[in-house]
Amino acid sequence: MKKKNRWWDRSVGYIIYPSTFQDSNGDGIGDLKGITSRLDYLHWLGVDLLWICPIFASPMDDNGYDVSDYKTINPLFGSNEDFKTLLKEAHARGIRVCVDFVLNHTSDEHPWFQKALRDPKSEERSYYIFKKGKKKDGQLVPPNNWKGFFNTSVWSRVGESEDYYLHIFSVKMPDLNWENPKLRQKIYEIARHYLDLGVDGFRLDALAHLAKEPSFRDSKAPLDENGWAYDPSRFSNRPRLYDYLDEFKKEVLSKYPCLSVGEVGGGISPKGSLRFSDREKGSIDMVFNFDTAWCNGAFGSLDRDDAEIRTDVMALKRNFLRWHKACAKRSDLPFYWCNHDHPRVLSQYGSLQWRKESGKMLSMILLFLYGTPWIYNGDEIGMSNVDYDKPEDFFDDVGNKNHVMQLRRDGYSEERITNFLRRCSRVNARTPMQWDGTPMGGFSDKEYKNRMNRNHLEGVNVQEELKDKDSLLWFFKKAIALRKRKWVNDLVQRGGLRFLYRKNEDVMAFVHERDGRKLILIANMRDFPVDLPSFPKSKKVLLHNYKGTAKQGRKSLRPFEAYLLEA
Ligand code: TEU
Ligand code: CA
Repeated sequence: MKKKNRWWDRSVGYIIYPSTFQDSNGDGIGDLKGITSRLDYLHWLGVDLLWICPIFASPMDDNGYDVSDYKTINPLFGSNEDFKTLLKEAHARGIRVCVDFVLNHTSDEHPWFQKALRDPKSEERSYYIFKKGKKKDGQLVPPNNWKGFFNTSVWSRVGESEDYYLHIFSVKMPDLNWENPKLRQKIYEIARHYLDLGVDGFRLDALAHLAKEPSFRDSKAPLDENGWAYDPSRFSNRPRLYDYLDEFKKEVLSKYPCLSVGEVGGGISPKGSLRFSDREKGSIDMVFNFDTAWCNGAFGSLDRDDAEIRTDVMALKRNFLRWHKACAKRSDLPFYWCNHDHPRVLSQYGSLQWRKESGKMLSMILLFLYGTPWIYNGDEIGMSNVDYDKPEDFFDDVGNKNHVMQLRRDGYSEERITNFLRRCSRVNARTPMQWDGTPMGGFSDKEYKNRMNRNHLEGVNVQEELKDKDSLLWFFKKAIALRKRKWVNDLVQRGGLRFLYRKNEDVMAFVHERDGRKLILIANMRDFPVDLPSFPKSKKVLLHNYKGTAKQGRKSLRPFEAYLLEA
């Protein structure tokens, strides 16, 4: 097979959450025309690769990850014509576009599933996973004890019948039966449709879960009070998955110059990821892992107080290193701090008090580590977590909603639940993009269904930051331009990775070295000053997030102070 032209080697990616990016028609919902109207901004910023979260017809039970028609743009977001225009305009600016392809499940309102329900003998029935319930003490119970990602059994009963269908996410998202070759062909056909339309690639949603443990026997994992076992190993990264993907590559992906980025989630090891994305043997180009997104103890931190949440710099170093070690020579690797499933990175690893400094420091790590950087919309202006005051404010996410119901049953106080959501909910990343300081932040003329983050009134918005050359936004632009320079990119992508001050628990520092040239990054990840024993010699300071140096010299790093050096 022809060697792939890895055109994304020097790309800087940008993730767009369409419903809250830009509304163009005043209905309070972001849309495709809105995105198109902001392409000049993205071009100015310097990003050249988009991943747009799902934009296809959907009842929006999981905000578009429940697709009811793959070939029609969600009318909330516009029309198929609008999508063609978006593609054309993006390409005209040298920006490539990946769509979010949800192939593990559909919406229960998809015609396939509707037909499957209506007619148990239909071909469509075999596109999904239906099983007979079990009889227990004279009662019908689900086929097994598996629990899904959204806090329910993975099984829902079909009406009054004895049949259940499987869904590892919400009840409105039945899983597709990838074991069925006919179903696989249907999926390939959709993929071809978009590639023929000119789409540059896919972010492949929930890819880890396509194959299920074939016996569907009970899991032996501990049971919750409903008798359900949370055991993602039953439906994550199972051997059969790789066969499906090899076929997908053979029939579709290898025939187009496209980028495929899989989301393979929690639990994948760096070595395991090569089974997906090894340049020679893998079936897709890169896979997202979650290992660098939660290195502060916030994940599942319901019983922890705010004071216990602290960036674990050592864990970050370990994770960067092990992923680099496994992938550097063999696989491309995407790197992100935040996406629509995580709280804001500024709230995770940065600081609201040091918004500008910490935001700049985080941008430097993101842009100068091995891999393809993906910036989540709003991070370039320092957007942070919401300050909503009750659990209901987070119910826009069906996963959160189910979780809160459970926590209330478990007796958690409203205050603790709210605090937990403010720290961890993915709703934090889904508030409207802050374009200016008007009441709706320039996102829309109409009120958004949830309150915007009010800090858009205090200068955290694109318009204000554009006026200030020292802003986070201008810094991002400068850093992106630097990363895209050939010699810098060569060092980052092919220059190895060596950590400095390895045992230092506060400072992230690394070197890329190649042909006698070095790129050195030194970053204090704390909100207090940290002294280093020494400071590396360099030819030039390429980026620095403070003016001048500390009185005591460069060795004394101020809160979140960071340097990018050429040596
Ligand atoms: O997320 C999927 C996801 O997070 C799991 O696949 C993950 O592997 C698991 O939680 C184990 O850590 C994607 C989307 O990004 C998300 O927004 C959707 O809700 C979800 O798929 C369902 O489509
Ligand atoms: Ca709209």
